[in-house]
Amino acid sequence: MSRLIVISNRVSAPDGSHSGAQGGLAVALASALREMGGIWFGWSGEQTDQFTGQVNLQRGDGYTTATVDLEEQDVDEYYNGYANRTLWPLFHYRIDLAEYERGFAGGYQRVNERFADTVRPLIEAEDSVWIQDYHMIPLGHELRKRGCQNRIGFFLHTPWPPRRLLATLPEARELVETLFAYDLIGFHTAEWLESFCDFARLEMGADIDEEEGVVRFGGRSVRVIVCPIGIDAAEFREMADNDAARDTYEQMRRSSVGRAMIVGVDRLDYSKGLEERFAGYERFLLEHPEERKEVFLLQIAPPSRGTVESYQRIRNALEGVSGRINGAHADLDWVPIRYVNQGYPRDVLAGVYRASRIGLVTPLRDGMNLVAKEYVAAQDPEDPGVLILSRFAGAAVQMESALLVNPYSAEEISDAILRALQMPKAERIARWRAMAEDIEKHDVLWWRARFIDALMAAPLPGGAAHAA
Ligand code: GDG
Repeated sequence: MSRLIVISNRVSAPDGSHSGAQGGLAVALASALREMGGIWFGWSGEQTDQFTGQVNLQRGDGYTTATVDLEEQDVDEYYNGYANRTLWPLFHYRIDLAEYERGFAGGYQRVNERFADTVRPLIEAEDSVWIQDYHMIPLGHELRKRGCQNRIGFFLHTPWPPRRLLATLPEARELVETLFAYDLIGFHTAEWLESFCDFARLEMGADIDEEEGVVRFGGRSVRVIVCPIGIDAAEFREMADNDAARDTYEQMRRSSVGRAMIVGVDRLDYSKGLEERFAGYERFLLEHPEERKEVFLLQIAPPSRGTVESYQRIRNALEGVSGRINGAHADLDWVPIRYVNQGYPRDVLAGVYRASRIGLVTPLRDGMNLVAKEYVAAQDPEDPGVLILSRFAGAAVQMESALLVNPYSAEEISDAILRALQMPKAERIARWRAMAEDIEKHDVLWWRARFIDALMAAPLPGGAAHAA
């Protein structure tokens, strides 16, 4: 029986003591690990003077976590550098923010080698390995160099950028070549998968077998699949009904004093389109003065990656814009934007979603976007709110019954807010049902089963027989 080795930048321990990976993703990976048995490996989040490769093993409920500390230079170059200042902006189409530094690329490579050295002895012959996200693209290749012949899959949680954008990355080709060490690569949407295939074909001369979903290059072939992540719908529905959620719901209803609440919940990240969202909301206030005091926007935006300058800039910019909008439009008894820079427990968020007439989810680019799905899952089926969703979120493919908008267009955001406020209940219910059904069906357990089934079906590297 094959064990599972999950590898991601941060790890979620069975007892919850590592807070790095949270929410639905952690739940899905943890449940896969419990079923199959295995190890979850990643960075501890801690810094050490000198890298030793010493692994901190913690055995818990059904699986083991293995974490390793990194040096300060590793954290600067690999995590704050290449992951968050190079790949994240580039993969979100923001080459204006992407920083191309050889030091970052070198640090990224070094840390991936260090991860490979550290995790390799933990992998047994029959194990299957599942690597998560853009922090660890070359890790599969590094494991192969260290003799690992196991099945290795990779899942990308972000978009894959169009090939012309990716071509601006100095080491793009080398990086993409390392992906051919995997047996399976998963993307959230067909668009991201096609962009990957475009790069492989047009920039590298790879051969694409569309029927089989296989990309061949340099004597290796890798299967590519579309595998959209979902939420733990059952857990979220239950949570939306627990005491904390109900208390929050009541509190929000009281503090709304009959006004319709519009809610946004996002990590404070430039990819989430918050400035553009505020501009769209202000446009609505200006175009519809009669509706103005009937609504307010609650934007919850817990800060993230605060040591990176572009994140400090977006934080300052948003403080400026929200302050300006409130200054220009607020009245004695009404403030148009409640802008909150802290995180809340998930059940509190569920109560907030449920109390909101509109969920405003307008990323400029997003691999998937789980907030859109959580908003829908938390609604009252008898009287659901309306989701306004960016066309450029991966989630838009599955959520066509949302009001889809171009997040760069203040006019479209403004029009959608008006339409949502005026939407008859029957239409709200019909739209909500279509989305809720899909969220139930394609939940996070479906996601991980789809990926793991495809990984198990992949021929073993070197052509050996299927041994799952
Ligand atoms: C990446 C991709 C893809 C937010 N505020 C609080 C809080 N959250 C939770 C949300 C949601 C999660 O964080 C955010 O997930 P998203 O999917 O919206 O966005 P990213 O963090 O950018 O995630 C994304 C995802 O990976 C999975 O593949 O969908 O495209 O960028 O669950 O609820 N949670 C708590 N307090 C908060 O204040 N507890």
